Amino acid sequence: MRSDIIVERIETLRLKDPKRYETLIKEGMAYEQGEYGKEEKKTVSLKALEDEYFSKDGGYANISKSVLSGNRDEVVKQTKEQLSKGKDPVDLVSNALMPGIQVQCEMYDQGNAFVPEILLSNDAMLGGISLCQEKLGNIPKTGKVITFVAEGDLHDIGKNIVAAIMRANGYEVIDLGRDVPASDVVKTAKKENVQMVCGSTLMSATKPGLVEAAKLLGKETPKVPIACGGSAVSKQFVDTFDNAIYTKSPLITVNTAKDVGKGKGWKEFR
Ligand code: B12
Repeated sequence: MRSDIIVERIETLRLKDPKRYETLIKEGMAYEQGEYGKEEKKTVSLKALEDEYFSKDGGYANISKSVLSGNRDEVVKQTKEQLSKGKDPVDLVSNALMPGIQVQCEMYDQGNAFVPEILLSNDAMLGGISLCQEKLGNIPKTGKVITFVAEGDLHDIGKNIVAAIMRANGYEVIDLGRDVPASDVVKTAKKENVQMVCGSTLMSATKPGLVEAAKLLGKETPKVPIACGGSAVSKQFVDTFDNAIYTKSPLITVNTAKDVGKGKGWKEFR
């Protein structure tokens, strides 16, 4: 998002809602200073990362390695092999496909991998995910949710994993993609009669997009909360605004959607 738009939004917030402005600034400053859930990043070797993230199962680890090397054809071939052996597609997403991109992202973060490598690994992972989704077929639908990445943010790898895991658990997912204005989210929520919205952001500057979506949803569709995740989001941040629930991982999001489907409101998660 352009910095002049950010400045304008912050100024509007300060004038219209000084209390929320104050809370967000305080929380934001604390987050940046590392008070909330930020760990010191240290350089870790590729071998150590593979040991940490990859499965002990050789077939699974080979898929993770192929994701890491961005080899989509190999990922597709190996995922097909595992599925034909009867492996659980949801388990394959979480423990074979996802670890590959996680290691690539850690390498990038340390300056040991570059943008094209991330994009190739993402593409390779998505090749495997679509096979797992095909395998699951038309399972009975447990509910309908929206997934999106906040306006200005293009980081969609984690959101795609969340969407895949929600689908694998029987949810119909309307994926609005990345860089999505809050008004589009609300329009779709109203039209599609969804039970929950899942929003994410990985950048500090785009966190207000989640606040805005929560606020608009609260006004237009009060029974539809927003589950917020992604690495720039913390419970401390989400607790500063209404109609939102902090969900750290894809599986927690699934369980949260189940509870919301049973009538649990956002306040009960605080
Ligand atoms: C990959 C990546 C990119 C890729 C994105 C490709 C894509 N299609 O997504 C590219 C190279 C394009 C990119 C660009 C930029 N990036 Co970048 N990027 C990353 C990186 C290395 C990994 C993110 C990732 O995908 N991780 C893997 C996934 C699986 O993890 P995840 O997203 O955290 O998701 C998990 C959970 O968070 C959760 N989750 C995720 N989404 C959701 C959603 C819901 C609803 C729920 C419940 C849970 C959930 O579940 C997931 C699975 O466990 C991070 C650093 C890092 N190590 O995190 C920086 C990082 C996010 N990027 C950053 C920045 C600054 C940028 C750029 C501005 C860089 C630049 N100067 O150009 C641009 C921004 C472009 C834009 N407008 O968005 C910063 C953000 C800092 C901040 N706090 O503001 C980071 C943290 C790097 C850093 N250390 O500074 N980036």
